[in-house]
Amino acid sequence: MAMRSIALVVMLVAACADSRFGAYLIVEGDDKIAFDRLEFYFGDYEPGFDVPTSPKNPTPVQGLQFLNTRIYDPHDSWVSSTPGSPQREFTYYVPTGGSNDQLVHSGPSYVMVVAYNKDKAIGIAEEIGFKLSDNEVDRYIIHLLPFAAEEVEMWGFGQPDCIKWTHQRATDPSGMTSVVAVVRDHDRDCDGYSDAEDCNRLIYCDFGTQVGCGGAAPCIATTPCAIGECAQIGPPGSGTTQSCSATTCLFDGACSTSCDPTKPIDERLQCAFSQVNHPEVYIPLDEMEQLCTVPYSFDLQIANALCASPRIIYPLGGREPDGFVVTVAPGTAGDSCHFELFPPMFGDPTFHDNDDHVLVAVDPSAPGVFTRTTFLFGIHPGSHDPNACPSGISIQNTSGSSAAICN
Ligand SMILES: [Ca+2]
Ligand SMILES: [Ca+2]
Repeated sequence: MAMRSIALVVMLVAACADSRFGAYLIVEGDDKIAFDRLEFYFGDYEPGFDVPTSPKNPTPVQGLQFLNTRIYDPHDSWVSSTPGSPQREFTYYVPTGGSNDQLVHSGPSYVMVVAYNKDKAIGIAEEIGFKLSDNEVDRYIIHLLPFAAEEVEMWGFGQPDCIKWTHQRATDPSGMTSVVAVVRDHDRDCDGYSDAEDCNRLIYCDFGTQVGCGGAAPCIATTPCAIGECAQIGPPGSGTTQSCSATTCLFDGACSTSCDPTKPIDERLQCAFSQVNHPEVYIPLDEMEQLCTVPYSFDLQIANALCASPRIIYPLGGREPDGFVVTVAPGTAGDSCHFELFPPMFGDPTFHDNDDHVLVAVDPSAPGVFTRTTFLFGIHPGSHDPNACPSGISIQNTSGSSAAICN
């Protein structure tokens, strides 16, 4: 409602537009594209590594990507009052205050626009980093590109209100594309399962085919405390539930009431890590505070178990919140695992102390109720002594009782 009324206001005050502060988004079809409808996808523009999968792109997105939360209004589409006469220009006025509170107060800095003619998508464009100032009039001319030539997907359970666009942007390295997605606030992969009830918040679940519906992200089962495999029970909508089948032992702290069980699993595990005594690994750095080698690798002894079929449980997907990626493989000694640490950017492997943790699961040394055992350690920046690089790794609190063994 709010956004449509704003579009009307623009036309009424066009003659005195300079007196109204805010952003004017001027969508141009130039001589190629005439449209009778526009859909605006406003968002916040932040780099991210978590553009979700979607029905036509079911594998995780690689490379440079940006995930926007759509600042959504059910009426944020503009429809021509004269559809028989499609037009080549439209000005969308975004004020800095007034009736459109939700959009304005969310501080949009990004918008993607899709142009239609007779319900066929014919153009797409975006404006990155536009400004919303209460003492300036800022105009942005947004040139539409032919839709058919672009790699775009619009999807969403119930209604296709999410969009991703793979495109070579001016800010991308030469010859490379990036992916920008604008998605729902509490349903990041737009599959109809809200984040709180979604086994994989960034993997689109098609309940009909069961593609993307289970197993990729772990869950926490509480009796006994264990990591498990999640499954969606029932189609999206009211009454949908999840199941969690325990597969891997977990230390009890992860299931204590002091770690909010309603939070996402990554937050629950982070809370649990602070409650359990575990080894701390200090990674040596060079004078630039960067990893001595890329990747940086080290072996670590696993308490009370062999490093058989190791698997990273946390960080989820192997990527720490700060972007560093951890991989694991069996070490040279049977009771040690081999870890490799990859920076988010190879050109800048600066390693900050972000309280990173690694939770590894290995096969147990003796058969138990569950098939896996876990081992936890922290990783931190260590010595800056150039002579210590790259071999000067140090491990403290090796006696930390972090290994969880199911009884
Ligand atoms: Ca979802
Ligand atoms: Ca999902």
